[in-house]
Amino acid sequence: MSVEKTLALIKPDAVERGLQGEIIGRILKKGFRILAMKQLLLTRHQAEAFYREHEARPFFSPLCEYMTSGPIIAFALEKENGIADWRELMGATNPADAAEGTIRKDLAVDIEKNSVHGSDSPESAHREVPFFFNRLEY
Ligand code: IDP
Ligand code: MG
Repeated sequence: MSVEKTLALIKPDAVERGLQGEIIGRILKKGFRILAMKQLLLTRHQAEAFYREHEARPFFSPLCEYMTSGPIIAFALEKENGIADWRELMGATNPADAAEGTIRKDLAVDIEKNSVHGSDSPESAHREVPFFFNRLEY
């Protein structure tokens, strides 16, 4: 295992419900270092670029609508085995399938409004961290 950087997002549904502190607490308790963190509102163009891998999926347009519906918080996280460990802490995409004690099981609304994002591979992390942060920030 090696030390990995990964991108985490707190999505609009969780920011709107004031769950920032709860989620950041879980991130720190799990042993992640927060290298960088910021709140922002994505434009439609930025949301479409970020989720371009899902362009052909039926949920793409509503997903981009939702992701621009309010502020999000982006994090560059670092930890040994960080990519998989953050995915594990998040839980499955559909909160109905997520394991007990995961963020999505405990906090998410539904399969779309599932409160958090995490890079799913080293390749994704290498694309997604610089999507949100410049080289001076992490
Ligand atoms: P992930 O966030 O667990 O990596 P992905 O398959 O990459 O899941 O999907 C990206 C996001 O698109 C999900 O987090 C969720 O917000 C949304 N999404 C995925 N599948 C569906 C679906 O079947 N219906 C509605 N929204 C979906
Ligand atoms: Mg994904």
